[in-house]
Amino acid sequence: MAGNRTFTMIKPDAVADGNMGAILKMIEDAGFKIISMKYTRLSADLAGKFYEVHKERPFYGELVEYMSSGSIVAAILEKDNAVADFRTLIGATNPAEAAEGTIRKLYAKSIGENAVHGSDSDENAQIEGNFFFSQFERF
Ligand code: RTP
Ligand code: MG
Repeated sequence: MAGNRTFTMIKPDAVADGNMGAILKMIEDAGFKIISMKYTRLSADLAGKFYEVHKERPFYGELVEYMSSGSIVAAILEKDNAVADFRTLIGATNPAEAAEGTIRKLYAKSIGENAVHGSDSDENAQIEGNFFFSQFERF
């Protein structure tokens, strides 16, 4: 149902640091149900496509390189008010500005290597979920 799902990635820095389990635990403890999940790695081409909206931004090249640098976890999550509640749980893009107790406050290294992704709208949550999961994986 619209409004009840969001899409997340646990980014390469957090997976490489061994924080995948702790982050998934925080996500579940906050009341999100995992609908679909995969452990995978993005090629530079796919990372570039996923973040195409940022193509003109100065950090785009760095972002694509980082997002294709190691394994990630991609997941579709379900909860009432999923998009907004998940962005509250992860905290501000820059960990220096992220609220206490948020995933980025606890696990992000910098504004670039910031541990997790969260969709910014219901529309993008659907587009991003469809990017990673076929209709048979999104029951
Ligand atoms: P995300 O899409 O990954 O959930 O992050 P966000 O909405 O909080 O931030 P957004 O503006 O969409 O930026 C996407 C990702 O690009 C990297 N970034 N680097 N070096 C920089 O100034 C900079 N700014 C953004 C981060 O990895 C950010 O999450
Ligand atoms: Mg974003």
